[in-house]
Amino acid sequence: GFLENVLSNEIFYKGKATVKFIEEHPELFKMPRYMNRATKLLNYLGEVAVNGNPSVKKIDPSVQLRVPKVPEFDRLGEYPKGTKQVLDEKGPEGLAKWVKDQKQILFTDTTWRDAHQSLLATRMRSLDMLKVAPGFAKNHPDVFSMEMWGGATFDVSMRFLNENPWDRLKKMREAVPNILTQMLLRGSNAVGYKAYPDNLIEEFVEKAAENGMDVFRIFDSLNWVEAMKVSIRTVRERTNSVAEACMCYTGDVLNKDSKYNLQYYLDLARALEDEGAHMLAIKDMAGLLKPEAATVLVSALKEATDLPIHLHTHDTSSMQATTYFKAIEAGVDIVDVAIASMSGLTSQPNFNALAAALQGHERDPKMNVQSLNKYANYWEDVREYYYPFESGLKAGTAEVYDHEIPGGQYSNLRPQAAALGLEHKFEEVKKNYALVNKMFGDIVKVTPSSKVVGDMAIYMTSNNLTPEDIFERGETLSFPQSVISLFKGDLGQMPGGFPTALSKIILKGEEPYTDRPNAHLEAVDFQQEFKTFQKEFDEYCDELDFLSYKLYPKVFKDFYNQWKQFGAIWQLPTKAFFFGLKQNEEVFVEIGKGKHIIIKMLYTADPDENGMRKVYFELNGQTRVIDVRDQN
Ligand code: 3PY
Ligand code: ZN
Repeated sequence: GFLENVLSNEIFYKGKATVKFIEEHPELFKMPRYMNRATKLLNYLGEVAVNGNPSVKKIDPSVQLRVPKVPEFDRLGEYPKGTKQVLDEKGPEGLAKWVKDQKQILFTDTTWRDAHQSLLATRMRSLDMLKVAPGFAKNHPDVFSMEMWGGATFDVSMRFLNENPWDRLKKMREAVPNILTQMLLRGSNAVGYKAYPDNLIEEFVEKAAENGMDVFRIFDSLNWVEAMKVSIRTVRERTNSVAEACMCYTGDVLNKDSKYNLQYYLDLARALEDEGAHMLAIKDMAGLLKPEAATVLVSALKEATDLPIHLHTHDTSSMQATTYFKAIEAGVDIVDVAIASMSGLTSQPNFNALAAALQGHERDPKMNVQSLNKYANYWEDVREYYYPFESGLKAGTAEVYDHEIPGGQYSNLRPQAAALGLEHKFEEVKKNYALVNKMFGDIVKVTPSSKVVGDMAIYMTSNNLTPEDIFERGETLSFPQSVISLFKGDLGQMPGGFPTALSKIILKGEEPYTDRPNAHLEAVDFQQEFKTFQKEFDEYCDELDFLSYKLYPKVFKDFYNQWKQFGAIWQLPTKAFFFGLKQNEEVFVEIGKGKHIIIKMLYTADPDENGMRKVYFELNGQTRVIDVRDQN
């Protein structure tokens, strides 16, 4: 009836209702315009009962799922002050100075973004983060920042988790008002895989800051400063947040024959400082920075710039804690770590172990390791629920120094190769990856350039092509679209330019451009296009939804349609979301502050002659039946 209509109205449940809400919405008295949201969740659970969650390829009934225990914390007490208050009081320059004045090493906790992007295909759900985030923020206010947004999380949350990425940002900010939030921004590619118009980047940065983003870690996948300018400038001029500019680390800085030598990084650092970066990050996305190299690079950077230095790495080799020790001794200001049970291998080094190992060191962070260990236990139990997305890597590898595959890509490449029937040729894929790097003129490999190198390596493997084949009969080959696009200049320019001979072969006579790809894109007409957007979707879609749509039109559209059909799926506990409910299993769903429903699965009937199946549930004790088409 009426109450149900109110509660399920989009404006109301997006929290945007004003006192005039009912007056302005006479349709609430009509029956039934909007489907009840509990019914939508039943639609989802019915769908999963019959057809499964499409991203869970295999269920392993032997996996024991424990209930994750949130470590104790003072629920009613205030949040202790942290770095967010330093930013609020001193501004981004003041914060940078504050960082440099700290003697102890500072930590960024990547558990909330890169760790699960690199270990679990970016599948961590907001619900599992939000349960533990307030306690973590109260018990660990001395953490420098929590990386919890950007990178691949933006599209994956819509694509595979049925979650609005903006909601994650807003809710995490609310849960963590005292620690800096941090995101990964791919410069002119924003949180996507291609260049976007400058004014879309500007609007995205501004809205991200407005909705809770404090530290923008900005990189370009070819280390091309031109492509980072708009993002850096926008953070500086239109927000009170921090612009942290990255140098993506490639090769070996100690190799004097490499174009990525010490001079290269010092010049790059100065260029980024000149562009107005507040902080500088060494983004070692593949985990190639060896201990001695860290000493040399960090010491030289401390001399060359006034900016605080933030070091990011992946532990693919299993050596990176040693690198951190060397970097800490050379004066690095902040390092990226992940909570123990979400660390190691393609993820970041182990937060707990590093904090413990530094006890008594002159830069001892004085972390409460006992407490960190409790959080590791929480995440260990949570991680079990995500077993379908584990990559199966078992140990570190020194091969990473040869192939230079970024952590996030490495754990993905095997499944990607397997999906093309190339699992038995994975060794060759890795070898080809290294060969393609050479052919492309020693290119920086990080999203999205790394994807292009991966596409080419897979293309060569599946067609049994050698570099000689490419050079000899390249005219007759049709290369992957991403490769053509890279050489055309769609991802920008690379230091020293693309190799000319290969470029001719790949572009087959087409002229590449030499300026910014964004310069070829038409600006977004926000006024006009937003109106059209609301017409296509509905008037309750806001400017944040519009940004999601402009970045990922198709993904947003699918996400929106799923939301219409299934409602607020992100409210379902993770087990029910991925695996559905077993017969007679009950689930407790919080659908609003202090408001719960109880859903019990009764049984699924056999399909009728049209392939439809009835799924019986109990919703708060009342029987409900959902019709689902059996896709099997
Ligand atoms: C991303 O762009 O998502 C990355 O994590 C690159 O390292
Ligand atoms: Zn990373």
